[in-house]
Amino acid sequence: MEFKSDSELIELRDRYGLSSARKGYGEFKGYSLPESFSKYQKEIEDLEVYDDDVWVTSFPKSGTTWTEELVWCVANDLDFEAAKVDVDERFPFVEFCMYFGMDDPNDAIPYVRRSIEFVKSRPRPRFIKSHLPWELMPKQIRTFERRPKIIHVARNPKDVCVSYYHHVRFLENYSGDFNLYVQLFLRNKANYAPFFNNILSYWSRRSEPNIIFLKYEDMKKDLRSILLQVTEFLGYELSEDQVKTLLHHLSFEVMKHNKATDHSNLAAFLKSKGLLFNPDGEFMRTGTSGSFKSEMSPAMIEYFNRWTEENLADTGLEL
Ligand code: PPS
Repeated sequence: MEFKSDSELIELRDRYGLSSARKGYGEFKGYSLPESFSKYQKEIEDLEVYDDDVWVTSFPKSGTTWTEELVWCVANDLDFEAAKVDVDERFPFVEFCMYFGMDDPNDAIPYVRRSIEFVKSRPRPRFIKSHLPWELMPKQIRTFERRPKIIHVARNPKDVCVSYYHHVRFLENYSGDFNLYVQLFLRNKANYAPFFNNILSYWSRRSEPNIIFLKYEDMKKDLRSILLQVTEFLGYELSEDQVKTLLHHLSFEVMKHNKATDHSNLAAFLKSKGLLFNPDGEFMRTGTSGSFKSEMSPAMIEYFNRWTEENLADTGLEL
């Protein structure tokens, strides 16, 4: 693969990836994020955390929504009536405000525009989503002063990159091509990159009793086992009937047509603000492992494989 220089990549990212809601990018403790994160970094750092909080963390597009739905249903006695509330409201995304800004006077969806306040206002136990790496998580978590349950989910970087490309075209005004996006991803110019630093920041802490590390591919292969593992981790028990009902609820086909998990409320909100950039896009896309094969060239695949091998050498993690 041939790469453009870093300065060229930054210039192209700005040319093809900014919008009225995304004025620029910044670097925070070595991670690429919208520059607006600077307005919220301290508030997240100082967030009051409780031991009974439940966090789902991940690099974007790694199966976050799937894991959130699993966790929320287990922890709420499979209350499917209450689960009709949008997952973004039941399981708020703490740094959501950095995407769609506090500057907009229309406070249409509080869990988007005022996500940190929204998290603070939730009844306990709170359920919180974040893509932030360990280094940018609240201080009380990093110092282990508080030990909320943290469920981290990771996915192989080739599928993440493809899924992220479709995501940024859909929701983040990216108008460059796939080849450029792959370069941005590999050269740490995508949001939340560097990819491996982000997930290894959790992997290296996986033996802490309040942290569990899952893989999307394992969920695809054997969701039942992962469900039982997470249920035990959270301190619950499920009957066989509940397991069956929940496995059905968590299947791709069901979640794809579930208005509370397909992020259609978010898409409708963004559309109303003129911030939905690809009307044909959808959040629940393929829900498979290995879809990169139909989108990546052999050279890209080879590059990703080598890059993965180098970054995971001696870590014990396989993706
Ligand atoms: S986000 O925006 O970062 O929160 O996205 P995230 O939820 O992490 O990832 C979205 C991808 O997860 C797939 N998905 C599922 N796969 C299998 N089964 C179920 N139930 C499921 N729910 C969501 C979703 O389709 C996205 O992957 P791609 O490859 O784009 O289809």
